[in-house]
Amino acid sequence: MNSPSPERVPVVVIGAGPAGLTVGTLLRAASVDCVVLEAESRAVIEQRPRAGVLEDWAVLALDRRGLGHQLLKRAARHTACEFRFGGAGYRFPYGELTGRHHYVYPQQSLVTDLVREYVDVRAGDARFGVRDVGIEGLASARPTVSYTDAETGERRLLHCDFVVGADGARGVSRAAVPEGHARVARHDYGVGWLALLAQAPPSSDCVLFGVHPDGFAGHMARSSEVTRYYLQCPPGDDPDNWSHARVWAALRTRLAAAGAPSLTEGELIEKRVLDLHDYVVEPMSYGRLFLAGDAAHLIAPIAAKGLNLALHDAFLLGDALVAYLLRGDGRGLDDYSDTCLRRVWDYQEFSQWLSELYHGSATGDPFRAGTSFARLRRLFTSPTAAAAFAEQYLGSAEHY
Ligand code: RFL
Repeated sequence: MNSPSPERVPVVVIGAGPAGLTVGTLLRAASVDCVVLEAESRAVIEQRPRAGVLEDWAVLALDRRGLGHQLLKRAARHTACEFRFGGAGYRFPYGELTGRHHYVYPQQSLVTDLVREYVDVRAGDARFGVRDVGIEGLASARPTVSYTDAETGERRLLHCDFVVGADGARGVSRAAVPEGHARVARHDYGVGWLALLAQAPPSSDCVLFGVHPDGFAGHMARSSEVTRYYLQCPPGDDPDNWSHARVWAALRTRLAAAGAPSLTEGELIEKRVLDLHDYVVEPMSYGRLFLAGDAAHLIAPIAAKGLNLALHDAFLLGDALVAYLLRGDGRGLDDYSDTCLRRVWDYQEFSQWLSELYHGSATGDPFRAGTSFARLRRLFTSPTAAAAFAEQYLGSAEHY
């Protein structure tokens, strides 16, 4: 192995997901240099399907920073969702209640837009396919990040002022925080979801949540040709247990509603089991390392919040780094973790609340079934409960 050839850059960002790319783009927009290190190739991250539901505060914030142009042109706007239970559909018009809406835009399209902006428009330095990223000296004012270059196999060394750990749930940056300097709070739902992508147009103009004694089912448009479906299953279940026929039969049963058009079937192009769990790292920083997005907090896809939280962190962190590096103003960095965590915990609580509504009736426990249906009915009988739900679903509270 060759010896490291050191370089110097103010900020190293680990991970080119929505969080890392947004931070990188905000830095470049302020003419702050940074290097983004990504384990995968550009082609892989631009095609990796994941989330697709964006809250409108996040889209407005992207747009204010010049990052929302394509999204605003191409994303569908959703103003309602529908709960299906007891063989009937109940539409919940959250747009009418709040004046806000969701944008549906596949995460890979957002990542494609952000990479283009960072690399092609703002000439940002992104290094793809890196291996064995190592982080040292975080407690000093001059940390280093090392990695193996994809093409040459050479070990490279970057000296920097700050490290942004935006390498998702399975990255290395969270583990760089020494024992005793952060608390990791975890929650396991004890529930699995079979996450499916169907090569099929959406079967409704809105998100559908099926609450059924057999288990939860979800329908979420991704584009005019692709739809995401979820089916509750035992945690650790094998996706091979779910044949095409079994998947579509379960979806038809759990999403049944009198008078609703039948589901449009299509080839299942993704099929994997998620064991629903959450974690939160507190604080989200250590020395010169700042964690952002899934590296700092994982939230099960129950309430479609993960991508939104990743963007929230990235806006705050990008702005805070610029303020410090250009003006010596450290207030944003000092407040970063506390400010992010207020929204993170609020969304985690909503996710837990919604989980009981989705899954309670399938536990076999008549008491939990009774209370979860009461929770569901309340959304349609109490305007106060409906308004509170709409605000949480859209992440539109004025303060967190
Ligand atoms: P990402 O997107 O995981 O990006 C991290 C990047 O870091 C790279 N990486 C490394 N790079 C260098 N060195 C290493 N050692 C590295 N290790 C990893 C990875 O290759 C990757 O490119 O994290 P980020 O930026 O924090 O963004 C978070 C979101 O991706 C995530 O919260 C959402 O996708 C979660 N999520 C959803 N969120 C929503 O808001 N709405 C949804 O509808 C929604 N649906 C979902 C989801 C996540 C899913 N998966 C992944 C379980 C549906 C699914 C199936």
